[in-house]
Amino acid sequence: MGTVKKGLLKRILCTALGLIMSFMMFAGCTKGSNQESDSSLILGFSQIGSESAWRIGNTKDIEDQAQNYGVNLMFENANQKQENQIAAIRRFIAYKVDVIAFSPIVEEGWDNVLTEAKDAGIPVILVDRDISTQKEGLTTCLIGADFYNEGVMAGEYLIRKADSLGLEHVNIVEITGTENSTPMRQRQAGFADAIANDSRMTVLESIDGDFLKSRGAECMRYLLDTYGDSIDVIYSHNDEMTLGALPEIEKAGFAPGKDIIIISIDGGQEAIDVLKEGRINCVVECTPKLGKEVMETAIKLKAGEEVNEVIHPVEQVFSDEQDTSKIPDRGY
Ligand code: GZL
Repeated sequence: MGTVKKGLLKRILCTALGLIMSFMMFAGCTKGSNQESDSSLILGFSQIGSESAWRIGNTKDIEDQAQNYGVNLMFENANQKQENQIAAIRRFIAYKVDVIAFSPIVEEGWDNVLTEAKDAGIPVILVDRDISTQKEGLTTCLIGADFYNEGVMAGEYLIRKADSLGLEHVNIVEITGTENSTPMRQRQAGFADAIANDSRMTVLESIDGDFLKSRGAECMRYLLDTYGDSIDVIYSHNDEMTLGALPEIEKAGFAPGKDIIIISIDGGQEAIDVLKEGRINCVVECTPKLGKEVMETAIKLKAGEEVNEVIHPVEQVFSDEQDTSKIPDRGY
């Protein structure tokens, strides 16, 4: 068989496989008991990737709640690439889904594809993260954490900790999440504002860890090489990067949680277990369990009902100020 024919056959087979997989994925979420169900609703969901325990927990909750509400879920994982999210949203538009939901990896660059969704009459729900746009009416609702408040809670904890230890100078290094993402921008702003009036506090450097464990380790190695034992506090925008940083701190001869105060965000089981060991001092909760609100909002949008513009889950702080042994299993 000629190369051309072989290539054509391969493309036909790949397309067929893709359609079968989409159907299986799509069909997989139409069974199961559900409340307020709408088994005719087709929801296209573009997920950022699988970069952290938080993200994996968020994906599982979206899938579980789609089944629970009888929503037909077309789920696509973008593997950390904005272009993959844009392509997925275009596929949802072509498929004429009822509602599109997505967690934008960064805030900019969505105007064109969301204008296409608007022109197609498909409402869009922002899940977890926000977008930055000058255009009106591209999205209907943001369901996700108040990241600014998470940063404030982290800063307020540090002030209390510095008071309890009688610290006169506090040198902080910050390992941030994905640059230009909503959680990175707002966690940084909330923390900075919370400590702004405390003259003891100095941020030596902020460095982008991209919410990844491997980058958290790399950042920590650089910060230790650069600042050594002048570091009093590490403020890390997610548990994944924190868990990557801890072994580097210990390799350098420091005891995390004792020689260096460790503040993290997300609240996944692995970080809470390390908090209980005393190697992390504070974990600000950021719940990944947004699926219930996503499904209820999608069902309302399809029915033409009004929806809240912003839905923030209630979140708490876990820290060495409390009896951490009583923190229940986190489920992600
Ligand atoms: C927060 C979410 C962040 C988590 C990280 O809602 O966007 O992305 O904090 C995840 O763990 O990568």
